[in-house]
Amino acid sequence: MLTYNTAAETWTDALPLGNGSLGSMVFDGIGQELIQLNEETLWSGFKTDWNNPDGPEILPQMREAVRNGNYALADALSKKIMGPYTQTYLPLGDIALTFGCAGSVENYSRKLDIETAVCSVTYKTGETVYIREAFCSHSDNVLVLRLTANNAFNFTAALTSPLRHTVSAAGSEINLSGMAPEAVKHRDYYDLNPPIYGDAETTRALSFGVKLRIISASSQLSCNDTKIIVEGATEAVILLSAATSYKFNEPGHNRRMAEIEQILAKRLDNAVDLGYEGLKKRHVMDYTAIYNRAQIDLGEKAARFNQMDTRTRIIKYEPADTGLIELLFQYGRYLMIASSRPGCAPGNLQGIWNKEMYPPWQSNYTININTQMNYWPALTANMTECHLPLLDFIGKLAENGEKTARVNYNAEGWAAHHNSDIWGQTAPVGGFGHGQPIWALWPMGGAWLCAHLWEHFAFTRDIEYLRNHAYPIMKGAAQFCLSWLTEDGDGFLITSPSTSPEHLFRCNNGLYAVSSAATCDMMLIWDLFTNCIESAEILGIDPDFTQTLSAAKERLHPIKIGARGQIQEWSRDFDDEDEQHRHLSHLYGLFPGRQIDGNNKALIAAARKTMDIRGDISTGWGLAWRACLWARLRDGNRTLSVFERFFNLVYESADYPQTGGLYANLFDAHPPFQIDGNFGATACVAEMLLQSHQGFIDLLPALPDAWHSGEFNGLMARGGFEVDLLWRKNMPVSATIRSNAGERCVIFHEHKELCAFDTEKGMVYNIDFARGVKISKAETARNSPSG
Ligand code: FUC
Repeated sequence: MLTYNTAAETWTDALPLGNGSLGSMVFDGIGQELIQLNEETLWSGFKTDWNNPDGPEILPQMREAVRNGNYALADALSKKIMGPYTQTYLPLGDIALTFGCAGSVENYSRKLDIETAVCSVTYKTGETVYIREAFCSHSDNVLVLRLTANNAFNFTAALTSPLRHTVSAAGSEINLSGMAPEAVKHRDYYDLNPPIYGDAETTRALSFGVKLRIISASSQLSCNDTKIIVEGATEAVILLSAATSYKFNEPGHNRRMAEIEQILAKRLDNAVDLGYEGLKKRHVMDYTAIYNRAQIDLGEKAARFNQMDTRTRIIKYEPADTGLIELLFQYGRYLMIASSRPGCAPGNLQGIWNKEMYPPWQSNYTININTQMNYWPALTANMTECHLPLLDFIGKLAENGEKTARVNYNAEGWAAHHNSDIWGQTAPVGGFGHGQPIWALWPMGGAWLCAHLWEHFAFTRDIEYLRNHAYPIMKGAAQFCLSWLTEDGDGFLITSPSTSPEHLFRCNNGLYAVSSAATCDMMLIWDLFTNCIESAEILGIDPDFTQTLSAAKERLHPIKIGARGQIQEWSRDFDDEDEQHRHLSHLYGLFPGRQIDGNNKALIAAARKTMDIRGDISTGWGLAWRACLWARLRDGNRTLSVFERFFNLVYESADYPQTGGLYANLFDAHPPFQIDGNFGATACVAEMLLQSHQGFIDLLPALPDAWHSGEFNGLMARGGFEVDLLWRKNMPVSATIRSNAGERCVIFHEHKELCAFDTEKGMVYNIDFARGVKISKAETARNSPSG
C-alpha cells in the first residue's frame, strides 16, 4: 500500500493507474481533482521511410578508417548513415473536477492499494466527509471513479487535451476528439517549436477520442458548453474511455472518428450495465489473477514502518524496513500489469504515463538497455503474459528492420538501432547527421531484443511459440549479425563500425565513439548465436545454419581482460571517457546474458573488478543494473547496499543535480522519471532470491545477511518451474516446485546440488530440506501462468 497524508502537488506525487492501454495519474486534490490521462498508442507522426540508402557506400570507408585507427574520421563518417529521430509519445488530456468545498481539511488520507489496483482518498471539510475511489479496468477498458460523501455535494467536470481538439458536453457526457501532430521535435536537440500539425482532412497523423459519462441518480446534471455541472450529489460515478486511430498489425492507421466514437460508446454502455460494484469486482479479479502469483516476505517487520506515509518512509529508510523493499518489488509488478497487457504496445520509457508534449527522450523506446530492462522481471516475477507486447513488438521491428538491413548496409536478416517508436522505427536515429554516433550508430538493438524471445521460451518451454514466433525472428537477427561481422586479419570475427552504448573512449588525446568489436557487440552476438543454435536443435531444424553459427561463434573476438584487471569495454584497452559511466554494456554477458557463468573464475573476477571501478552511484536504471550484476556475482550484501540507493527521495521540481532514486510516488528517478528502474528493481529482488540461468535452480544465490529468514512464493525459474521457498538462518527449509513443462528439476544452494528429479507436467513437488532432502508429489492446485 502506498499512503500519503497530503494531496499530490507535482505529477510524481500523483498515483498511477493503468489497464495496459489507458493510463492515468490521480492527484486527489481537495478543491479540485485532477486526473491526467494517457492512451498508449497516442504518438506523433506516421510511418515513414526512415532508411538511408547512402549506407552501403559509406560503410567500407568507415571500416577502413577504423582499421587505420582514424577514429575521428570514422565518427565523422557515421553522421552520413543516420536516419530521422523517432516520434514522440504524447499526453492525452486531463479530467478536472472542481468542488465547491471550502474551509480547513481534516483527516486527509490517500492510498494506492497495489493488491487490488484501486486508489482512494478521503478527507473532511466542514461537516462533509468525501470519499473517492478510482481504478482503471482492463476487463472493461474504462477508467472508473466513484465519488461519495455523507452530505450532498456539487462539482463541475471538465475534459481537456494539450493536443489540438474539440470538446462538447451534452446530457451526462463530455466528448473530446482530436488529432495528433505530424511531428514533435526532440526536446534535447532542437528548439521547442510548436508541434507540427497536418491539415484536418489530409493529415497522416493519428486521431483520437475520449468519452466521459457521469452516472448519478441522486443529483441534478446540467451542461455548460464543454462542462457538466453536478448538483446535490451524494454519489456519482464517472466513467471514461479513450481510443486512437492506431491499429496494431496494420501498416496505416485507418480507424475513422466515427468508428472511435462507436467503440467508446459501446465500452461505456457496457460499463453502465455492469455498475460500479460489478466493474470493480471484475477489475479486481482480472488484476489479482496476475498479481497474486508472486509474493515475497523478507522477514519480521516493526509496525512503526507501516505507520509512516510512503514519502517519509523513503526519507527515513533504514535496513530494518524490509517491507519497503517488498513494496518496491511489488510496485514494479503493479506497474507491469498496469502498463503491459497482451495486445498492447510494450511499455515505453515512461511505461504509459507521460504528461509532457516534449517528454524526456521523447518517451520512446530506447533499445540499448531501457526497453529491455522494462521486461527483466516479466518472467522471473511471474507475469508471463505481460511479456507478450514486447515479443509482438520485436516481430514488428523484424519486419521493418529487414529493409533497414538491406538499404542501410546491404545486409541480410534484420536490424534495429538505438531507438524506436510506435511506428517501429529501425534505422539509426540522429536526424541525418545531427546526432551523435555514440548512441545513434548501434545496430545491435535487434540482437539484444531477441534475448527476450529466447528467455520467454526458456521460462515457458512452449515449443510451438519457439517454432512459430521466436525462432524465425531470432534467425533473421542472426543472419544480420553474420552479414555484419567482418574479419579482423588475425582470424577473429569482429563488428566494425562498433560503439559501446553511449560511452566514449580516449585515444591520442581525443574522445571517440566508433571503433571495432566493442565487447557488448561480441557478447550480444554470442548470446544470439547460442540461443539460435539451441533453438534449432530443440526444433530439429536448420542443421546447416546451425553449423554456420557454431563456426562463427568459435571465431568471435574474445572477451579481453585489461590492464586494471577489468573486462575491457572495447577490443583495445582504451581509457574510459567516464570510468563511472552509467552504462555497463560490457557486462551484458554476466547479466542479463549468461556467457560469464560461475565456472569462469577469471571472467567473474574481472567482472567484479569492473564493477568496483564503475562504482555504486548512478542513475535510477544504472542502480538497478548494478544491483542485478552484483546479484549475479552472488554478493548479497553488496547487492542490497546498491539497491538501497533507491531510497533517495528525488524532487520533481528541484533545480540541483540529483542522483538516481525514487519520487514520492515510488516512480524511478533517472532523474527524470523513467520506468525502467522500477522494473530493474523488481528484477533484482527476484535475482537475489532465485537464479536459473546456469541450467539449474539456484536458491538464495545473493541473500544479504539482513534477510536471513523469509519466504517467497511463485517466482519463476527457467525450465517451466514456479518456485515457493521458506528459509531460516540463510538455509532453505522447504520448497514447492510446480512443473509447468515436465522438465528435469535440479536444485542448488551455495554451489552444492541439493537434489535432482524428473518432473511431470502440471505436477507439484514438495521438498523438505530440513530433514535430509525429501521430495513428495502432490496434485497441481494452481493455475499455471498463461502465455
Ligand atoms: C539512454 C541512457 C540515458 C537515458 C536514455 C533514455 O540513452 O544512456 O541515460 O536513460 O537512454
